[in-house]
Amino acid sequence: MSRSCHVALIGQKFMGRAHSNAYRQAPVFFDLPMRPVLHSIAARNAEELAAFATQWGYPNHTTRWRDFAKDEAIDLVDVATPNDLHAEPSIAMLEAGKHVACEKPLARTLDEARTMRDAAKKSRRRTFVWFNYRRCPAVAFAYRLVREGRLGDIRHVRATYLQSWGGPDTPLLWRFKKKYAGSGAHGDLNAHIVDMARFLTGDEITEVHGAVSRTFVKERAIPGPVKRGAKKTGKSDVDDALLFLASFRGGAVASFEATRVAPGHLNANTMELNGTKGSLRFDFEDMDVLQFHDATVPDREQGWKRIICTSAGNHPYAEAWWPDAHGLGYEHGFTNMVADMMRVLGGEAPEVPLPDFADAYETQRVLEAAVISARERTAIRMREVK
Ligand code: NAI
Ligand code: SOE
Repeated sequence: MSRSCHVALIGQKFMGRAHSNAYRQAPVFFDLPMRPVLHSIAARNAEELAAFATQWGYPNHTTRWRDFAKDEAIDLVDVATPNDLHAEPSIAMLEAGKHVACEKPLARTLDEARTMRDAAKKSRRRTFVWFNYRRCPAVAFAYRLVREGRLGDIRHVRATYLQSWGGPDTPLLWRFKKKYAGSGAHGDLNAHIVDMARFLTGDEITEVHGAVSRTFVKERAIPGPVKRGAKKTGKSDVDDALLFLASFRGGAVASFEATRVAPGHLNANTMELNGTKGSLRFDFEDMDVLQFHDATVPDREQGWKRIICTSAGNHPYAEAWWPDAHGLGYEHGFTNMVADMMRVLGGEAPEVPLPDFADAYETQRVLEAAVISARERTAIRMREVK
């Protein structure tokens, strides 16, 4: 019989819902050594909390997330709040002896990320970071193909994360304020693709050669009702787009592009790996598909194959879900991640490696190097970014 892991979640909006769903689904679909049990939900909006707790099945709710530290029944605290509220609860809960799962980007700044990494190390508790795209079927399959040597030596990584929702009509949400978000499209979107590039290649970036950052929309409407006489707009002080070039230790060159102002691109999280023996292409907008070009077959048979990753033969979570040939969606990446977290907490290996705070700190170093590179208009060696 599996043991229970009592989960307390901070944040009840977008990610609060995605994570709650994942904790509910994982033990139903997967056979796990540890069973997540929803214990408590914390968020700011007291009026919405009770209804949320009832709807999702949390027996307890509170506006005081700090109380979780004192509750001995809680095993894992999940931090699904804006980026300014990642470090403080993560560190407090690690110090209280809880395991912690934190949303990405790990932190607003590298300094903050370092304190989180160090607290995790000191606590000897488990930490997890919600880089959920690692667990999309096609990405998990790409990971396998790279490990099997099907690409040979990787020479070129092309990663983009393009979205379109950040035009001038979008109000001044927390995502557009540096004090809450740390950065704009960069921390929000490049964080995912830097993680995915490091994860898929198994390699580390050694240098950022150059970066360019732009804020196109500098003033945005203040959301919600504005008091009479008060300012109706405020300053956006984060990037709307940030692009950079980099090199990996193994010799591959790489490009990363993040933007929120690319009309027509809704959630275009794409990754292309080109190696000496073949190439792979992934696009989240067609998330169950992996494109593979095998350069070792005779010339006359060469071409891109469109592999629909819906079978146990090509992705490791398939058997838990539907019969072969039935696809997965956005929410499954989170549920697959909870399944792997519970495996790790139950003493088993995850299907696909999980990022912890130390791993996410390495991603944050790359993000920091790109910020410095854009600001100073110069190349930055990773060994200079500690
Ligand atoms: P959101 O704005 O939809 O929700 C934020 C939640 O945090 C709200 O429930 C709010 O009440 C709560 N909150 C804020 N301050 C609080 C406080 N002081 N005490 C208690 N609760 C507080 O934000 P969203 O989109 O859910 O983003 C949260 C985090 O998840 C961010 O770090 C974001 O980068 C990340 N994210 C990750 C995604 C992924 O693909 N892994 C997707 C979307 C967001
Ligand atoms: C908004 O840009 C957002 O929700 C990000 O915060 C997520 O991390 C990304 O996965 C989807 O888009």
